[in-house]
Amino acid sequence: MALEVRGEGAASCTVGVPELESIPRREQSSDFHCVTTWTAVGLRWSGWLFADVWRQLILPRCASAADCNFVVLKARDGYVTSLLLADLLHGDVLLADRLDGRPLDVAHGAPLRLIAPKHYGYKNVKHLSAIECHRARVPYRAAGFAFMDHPRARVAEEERGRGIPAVLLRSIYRPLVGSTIRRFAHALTKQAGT
Ligand SMILES: Nc1nc2c(c(=O)[nH]1)N[C@H]1C(S)=C(S)[C@@H](COP(=O)(O)O)O[C@H]1N2
Ligand SMILES: [Mo]
Repeated sequence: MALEVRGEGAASCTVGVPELESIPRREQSSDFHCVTTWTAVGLRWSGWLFADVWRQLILPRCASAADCNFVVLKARDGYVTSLLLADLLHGDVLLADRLDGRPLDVAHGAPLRLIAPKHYGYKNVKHLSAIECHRARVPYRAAGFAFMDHPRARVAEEERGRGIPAVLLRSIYRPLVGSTIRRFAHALTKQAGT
């Protein structure tokens, strides 16, 4: 299992998931805010600080990482989104493989997921498989509609979506919460049972 790092022109390189064990593990409790207005509080994640992985494993071997400012994040299920490298290097961003003392299950993003608590759930990519490095923002085809993918999606700034006021998105998303929570609860029950 590996994380692929590619960029503009330079050859891609990989970081094996087992190699992450060479970096000190980080535990972190944080709340998780889905843009559709539900929040899961006090989740105990365990994994590695993205900044440590970036500095110790990615920068030394991946030429494409050198001039990177903007990162497109890709997942095994075809999910795509992006974050500024500056946001990824924040001291609370993890590559997590454990949740609440158990190995992450597939429903919650195994084998490795991004946890960026200051950003809405949709930036917290599950089943992370590739990191694409760019000097500046590039267009990419996000999961879902373009309006759903704010470039930064900071919770504190209520950056829910792009080009549509947050207050309007709140009322559009609100009715979806019931079904999303049922899915979430179902996944948690399944995880508790495993
Ligand atoms: N690969 C992948 N990552 C993803 C998603 C997805 O569909 N695929 N959904 C996002 C959204 S919208 C949310 S709210 C969270 C949900 O995480 P959970 O399933 O662990 O509750 O994952 C995010 N990461
Ligand atoms: Mo979400």
